[in-house]
Amino acid sequence: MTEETADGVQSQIVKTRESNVPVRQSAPNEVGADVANPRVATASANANIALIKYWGKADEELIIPRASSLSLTLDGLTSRTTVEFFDKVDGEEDADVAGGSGSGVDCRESYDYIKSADSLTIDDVPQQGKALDRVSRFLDIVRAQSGLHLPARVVSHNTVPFGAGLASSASAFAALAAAASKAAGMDLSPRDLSRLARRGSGSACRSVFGGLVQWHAGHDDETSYAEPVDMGSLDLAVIVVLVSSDLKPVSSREAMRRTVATSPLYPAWVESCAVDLDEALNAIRQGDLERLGAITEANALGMHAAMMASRPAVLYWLPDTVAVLRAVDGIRDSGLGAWSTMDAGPNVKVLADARDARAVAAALRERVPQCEVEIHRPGSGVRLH
Ligand code: 2P0
Repeated sequence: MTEETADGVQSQIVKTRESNVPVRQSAPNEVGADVANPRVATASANANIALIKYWGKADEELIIPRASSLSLTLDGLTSRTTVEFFDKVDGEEDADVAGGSGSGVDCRESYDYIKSADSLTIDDVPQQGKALDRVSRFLDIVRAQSGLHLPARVVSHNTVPFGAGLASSASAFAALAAAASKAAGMDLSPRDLSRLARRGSGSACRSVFGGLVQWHAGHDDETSYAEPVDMGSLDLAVIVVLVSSDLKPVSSREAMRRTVATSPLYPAWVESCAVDLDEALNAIRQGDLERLGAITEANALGMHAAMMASRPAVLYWLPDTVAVLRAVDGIRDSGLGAWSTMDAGPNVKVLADARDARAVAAALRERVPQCEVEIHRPGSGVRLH
């Protein structure tokens, strides 16, 4: 895996600065906002893997989950995102369409203008349609909270080990929330940043923090947030086993809705999550990886059982998914600690002690040679550049 460089991002910032935004000289800034232009900021965030899963919303608009969840932020699966709010677009008059900053303009046309001027580039590819729309709606939340009613350019670069198969909205929206809020002049606490990231994608609230993280389900915007959990003596690794990088047949958002609405197993799974979370937190406190691994595996299988019982069924598994699950069983029987978990897709992630990670990866390569295998260690939380 190659570590991302900032070159593409930086060159775009310079270009947009030159064309649109007056450059102001000021003292070096240590907190991440662009020195010359306070409406630009860049942030990075890592993906996370849930040990106790988030699956199902109590509030679709605010993204309040039905149950609390627990995750491990991973290194090497990173989104690095630059957000620049700008005053005008090429060929336009000064875009004092703000409405929120005393211009007095607060009409539909203004908001349409702002939204239509938003742009999004992911890995050097300009985005339109659903992807841009989702980011634009997220930026609306930042605009509303900050009072900065300006359009934004968003440029994101992502490092993923195997093409598209593990792309995650968690790192994307955590980085976007940090960069956009900073660029808009907000100075959010980590907890409030996690609440904001949650509005983009639920799992993103957990990527605000490094290591083990708990997302408290809460019951409203204020009470639904993530916070770090002390790793204690645990030294963890996650081995990602790529079964397929094809686009999933049903989006996780739609699959969640369907499971909540139609699966007779869903209420039982939600109930089990509270018990699993308590036990997982106890296991972490006691440094008991075997216990944590067993709960992790059971919780993921319960989530998939609830999905499969949806009508129509949500079945992400492929034949190789089962082959990997069996391989992990076999590795455990051979005396190495290894426990499976899966998300909304066919790929399997294997929890292990960091000291066993190479041996587990080697055993997986031997038992399922058709699948790519990569070791990840705990990663850091969101950071501004
Ligand atoms: C998780 N997943 O806890 C669970 C387990 C997938 C399976 O969070 O609708 O992309 O944007 O809030 O965060 C995937 O869901 O969903 C997810 P939205 P998100 O990691």
